[in-house]
This record gives sequence, C-alpha cells and structure tokens, in this order.
Amino acid sequence: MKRYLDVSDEVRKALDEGKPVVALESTIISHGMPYPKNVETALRVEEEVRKSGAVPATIAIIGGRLKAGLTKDEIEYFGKKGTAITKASRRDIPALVAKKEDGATTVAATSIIAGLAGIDVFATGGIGGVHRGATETMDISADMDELTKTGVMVICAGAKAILDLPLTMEYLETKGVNVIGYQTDELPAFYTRKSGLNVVWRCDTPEEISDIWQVQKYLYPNTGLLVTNPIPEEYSMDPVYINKEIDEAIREMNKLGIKGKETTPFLLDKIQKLTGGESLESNIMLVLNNARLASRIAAANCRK
Ligand code: PSU
Ligand code: MN
Repeated sequence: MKRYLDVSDEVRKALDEGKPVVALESTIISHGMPYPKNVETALRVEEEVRKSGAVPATIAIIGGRLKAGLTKDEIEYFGKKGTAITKASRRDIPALVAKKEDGATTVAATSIIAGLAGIDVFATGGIGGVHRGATETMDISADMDELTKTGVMVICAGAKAILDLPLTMEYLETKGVNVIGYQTDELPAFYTRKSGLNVVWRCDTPEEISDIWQVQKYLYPNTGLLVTNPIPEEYSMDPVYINKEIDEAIREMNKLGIKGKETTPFLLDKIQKLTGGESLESNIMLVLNNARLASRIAAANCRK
C-alpha cells in the first residue's frame, strides 16, 4: 500500500504497538463547517481523542497521496480552502490519486483509507443516507454501501433529518448492516436524541460493542458497523424548531435545483445559517462526544 498511502509516524507507531487509533474524516472540515470553526473543531476533536487515550488519524488526500494522520498545517489548509477542495467519495479516489490532487474524504472515502491503513474505528458527526425523495431522485449516499464493502466501524450521532430516516434504516437492513444504539433503543437524529425509530441492537458499554465487532470482523471482514451515539442532552436541540429549519433548507434547495454531491454541503450550510450558529454548536459537541466513545471502543478492541 506504500505506493499510494502515507501513514504518519505517530499513527504507524500506535498501530505497530497495538495501541488504539481513531480515524477522523476531512469532508466535515472542508464542506461541513465554516472557517475557522472547522479548523478549531478538527483540532479539538483530535485533542479529545488523545485525552481519551487513543491516537487520532485525520484522513484526507493531499497531492494524490492517501493520508492517515495529518499535521496541524494540513488541517488548517483543508479548513481554509474549504469547498475549493474536491469532496471525495469512493468513486473519486483513483482519479484524485492519478491526477495528484487534493480530496476531502467523506465517510465512505475515509473508511476506505482507514481500512487500508489498518484502522477499524472511525468517529464522525453524521453519516450520509437515503435522501428525502430518493424514490424519485435515487439520491442514496455512497456512505451506505461502503458499510457493505469495508470492515470499519463508524461512530456517529445518527443521521440528520435532511435524510429520510425510515428509508435509511430500511436500506441498511436490506444491505445487512447492523445499527447499534449506544445506551439507547432509539435511533438518534443528530441534533436530537430521538427519531421515533428503533436501532437494531442496543449496547450499554464500549466493551459490548467491541465484543460484537470481534465476531463480525471474523465472520464478515469486509462489512462495517454503524454505532449511533445520541447527542448529550444539554446540547440537543428542540426537535420542532430544528425540523422546521431543515424543511425550510430543503425547500430552498429544491427551488435552486441543487442536486448530487452538492446536496449535503448545501443543506449543512443553510441549516447553520438559518439557526444562527446554534446548530453548529450542537454539531461540534456531538462530534466531540463521538470521538470520546470511539476512543473507548478502540481501547476495548486493543484489549482483545
Ligand atoms: N452529514 C452530516 N455532516 C457531514 C456529512 C454528512 O451531518 O459533514 C458529510 C460526511 O462527510 C458524509 C457526507 O460522508 O457528508 C455525505 O455526502 P453525500 O450525502 O453526498 O454522500
Ligand atoms: Mn448523494
């Protein structure tokens, strides 16, 4: 893999010594939050992983090199360039490598690179899913199918109501992907702790999640696992208010005719503006919360 992949010294050493490592994505930096909050958050999340006893490996593509573990300057570069950096999903990786370009990796692309580097725990905010209206548009995030191709577990706060959550759960069921609720029976909906939908399995400790993962890795080495971790109560938003703003953002998107890979970044930005930064604060807190849980699961994996 050396041909295309650079693993930072710190990450390499941790992996060699069997220490816990947590992968982090870069689309959330370049396309998910405004500058400079995006850089501040990315560095804070790395810090949170370290404080929780694991090594962070922020993942991106730089000048055609697949990177596991970024420097502060590289994170700053991704944050500052923002949407000028290509949003990279599975399909984009070979072209970006061949053309020696940069790419901000989505959940799908981050999982692929994490897997190549030998990292199997990945923390993010929200995952891409089945979009509302997908029965017509067929807009289903490549994040969904990646969970059937790559043996990496993704810790997220559920999915935003910009998606069709019941269809997202149906899709994952069809694809044979397990959705675990951490200390909850209900699928969390990103800004809020509840969605009205059930997760598949509930786990109350990182140890329990790690036990399932050991079996799964053995039986289905190329299948992922979705761990959903509700936003802490004190940072969760009023569901009526946030859903009203999400509906407004979707109306605006349809009016402007925004489609394809622009959809998710447009909605994230619009919602942040409509809520005057309140949703951004919640977003940051839930990512930190996921980074902590991911570190504890990675540590449990290392004990096995
Ligand atoms: N959902 C969020 N925040 C995000 C994303 C999704 O709540 O930052 C990003 C992730 O990088 C995810 C990507 O992998 O958007 C999904 O994009 P698409 O829907 O185009 O597959
Ligand atoms: Mn899409």
